[in-house]
Amino acid sequence: MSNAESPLVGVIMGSRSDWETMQAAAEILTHFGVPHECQVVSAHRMPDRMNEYAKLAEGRGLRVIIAGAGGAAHLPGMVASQTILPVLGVPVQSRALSGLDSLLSIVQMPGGIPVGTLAIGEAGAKNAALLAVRILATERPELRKLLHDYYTKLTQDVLKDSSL
Ligand code: RP5
Repeated sequence: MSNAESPLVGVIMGSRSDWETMQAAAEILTHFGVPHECQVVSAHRMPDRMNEYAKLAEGRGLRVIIAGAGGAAHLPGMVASQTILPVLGVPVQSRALSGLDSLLSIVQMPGGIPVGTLAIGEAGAKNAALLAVRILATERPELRKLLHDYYTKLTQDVLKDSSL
């Protein structure tokens, strides 16, 4: 899969300032050759654009949405309320409360509107992308092979570096 194809994963975030965290998701998607797009879509500063993004996502061919936001992090939940695509929420580490506010804003969804909530910060962004790849891999054997290779290498790298 190349990035020239229409995107399967939408990586959206509440602010340009979230990119430092969210680029970890884009790097993983690039590693696996998953076509994706990255955009700022703010729930509070551009609500109309957020609504349009969520409503058109499925029809445009997206299969997973990764949404990162910090503070009063309403983006993942509001997007999830307007699409049937799986939405993975990444709590961005906020300055005031270190991301606990972001985490609680994203994780406590009412029953019926799921958001798969990841860890705060870069690890969450990375894992959101790996989860997106795993979701896509259920129907794409070539991605399953790449995932096996990825985890084989991960284990080998840790083993190589395990003597203290
Ligand atoms: C949220 O407010 C964004 O997701 C970001 O994490 C936070 C701060 O945004 P900026 O003031 O840096 O644009 O909406």
